[in-house]
Amino acid sequence: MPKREIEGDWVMGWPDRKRLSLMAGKDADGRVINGRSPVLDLEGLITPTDAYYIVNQLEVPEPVYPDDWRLVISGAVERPIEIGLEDLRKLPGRTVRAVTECAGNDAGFFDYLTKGGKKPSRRNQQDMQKRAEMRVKGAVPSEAEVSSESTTTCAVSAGEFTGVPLAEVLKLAGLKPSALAVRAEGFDTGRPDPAVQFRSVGTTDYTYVDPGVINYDKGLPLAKALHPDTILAWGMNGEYLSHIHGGPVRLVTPGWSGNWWVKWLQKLEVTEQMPPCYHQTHYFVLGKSADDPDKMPITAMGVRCIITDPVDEDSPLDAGDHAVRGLAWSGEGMIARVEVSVDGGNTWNDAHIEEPRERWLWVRWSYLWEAKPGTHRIMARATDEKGRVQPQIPWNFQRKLCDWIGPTDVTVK
Ligand SMILES: Nc1nc2c(c(=O)[nH]1)N[C@H]1C(S)=C(S)[C@@H](COP(=O)(O)O)O[C@H]1N2
Ligand SMILES: [Mo]
Repeated sequence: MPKREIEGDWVMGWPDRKRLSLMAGKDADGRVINGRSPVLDLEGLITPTDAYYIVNQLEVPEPVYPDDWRLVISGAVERPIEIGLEDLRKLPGRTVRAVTECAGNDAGFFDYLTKGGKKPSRRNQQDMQKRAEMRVKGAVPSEAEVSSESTTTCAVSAGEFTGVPLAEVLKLAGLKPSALAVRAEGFDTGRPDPAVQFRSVGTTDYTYVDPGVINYDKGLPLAKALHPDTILAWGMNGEYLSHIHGGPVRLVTPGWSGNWWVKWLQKLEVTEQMPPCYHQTHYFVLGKSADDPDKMPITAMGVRCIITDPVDEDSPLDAGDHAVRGLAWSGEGMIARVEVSVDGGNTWNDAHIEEPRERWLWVRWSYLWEAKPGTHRIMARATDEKGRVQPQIPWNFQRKLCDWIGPTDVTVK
């Protein structure tokens, strides 16, 4: 086997975020276990890896040496197989550039836009370290903390992922005609944190279903599993996939929210029925309430647009020309149009969309605004190539996939 630099700190260790320590939460050993992305302060389309957001539902596992890593492919296949990284890399590869967005990103806008109150901020982040410490201790936040805390923002980033289409790997094993889904399992284990679920529904007055200690898993419907851009990735942003982002190999499902992007893959089980994965049947569902009989697992993201410039905290602005700038993306294809309103939604104007427009990536857009003294509400909304206009996703009790139009409110002097 060729000698490669895959045993560095990056892959085998758990390095600190080189920057942005404020936006990271660490465990008792100082290892990063969660993080937000400083979306307001970044340029270009690809998020630097150590500025990428980090979310984990269970415990972060110890790193596995890439040469020792094996992926088991079993279930409704002609030939169950086990494959290592070296053999995976012999298959025809693929690189995909895509937005990763946590389903809970911007959840607070559901409340803000229906009830008012505190607007979620992308400038003033919640204390990730406090959350991480509570997580390590298994502490449950108080009702007051939970109900005043629904401001998850900046759980979104975009990267370049290199690997091999999942379809190629499944071809090696040979799908049986009865195949319906692929259960992707990570080697991380743990007990789903009740605090995560309380925060999601916005109250501790919620019956949390405790499955005990589980592996993280998701049952990917076959059509998505066989899409050529659904890949098993060992590379990210031009380097080996780092441990905290799911190395040696993770699943990348462009267009579908972050929870589908299973990290630390160890097993693919082809199933003939939808598997009852906890993070699909109990958490990451869309429904009106926990006992809504029609609740559905969440899949593709809606249509998203955020204003990165200006934000409320930039007030007061000087009168004169300002470039209103932001990012837009969609779970179902390219962004076709972005419109900006500088009068609280009464009138809308087309923004300039910067090239390139890639299918799974976000775009940057801008609109030149001649700001006059006074108070102004700036809004931006996107349309994707499927003709979907914001918002697409109805309010739901776990407040997932919020794609509602979040305004900037500024004063101009
Ligand atoms: N094995 C495993 N994969 C996982 C998770 C997890 O807890 N375990 N969390 C998911 C969620 S909810 C999100 S938003 C993304 C976050 O990926 P990132 O930390 O690389 O940004 O990973 C997903 N994949
Ligand atoms: Mo997530």
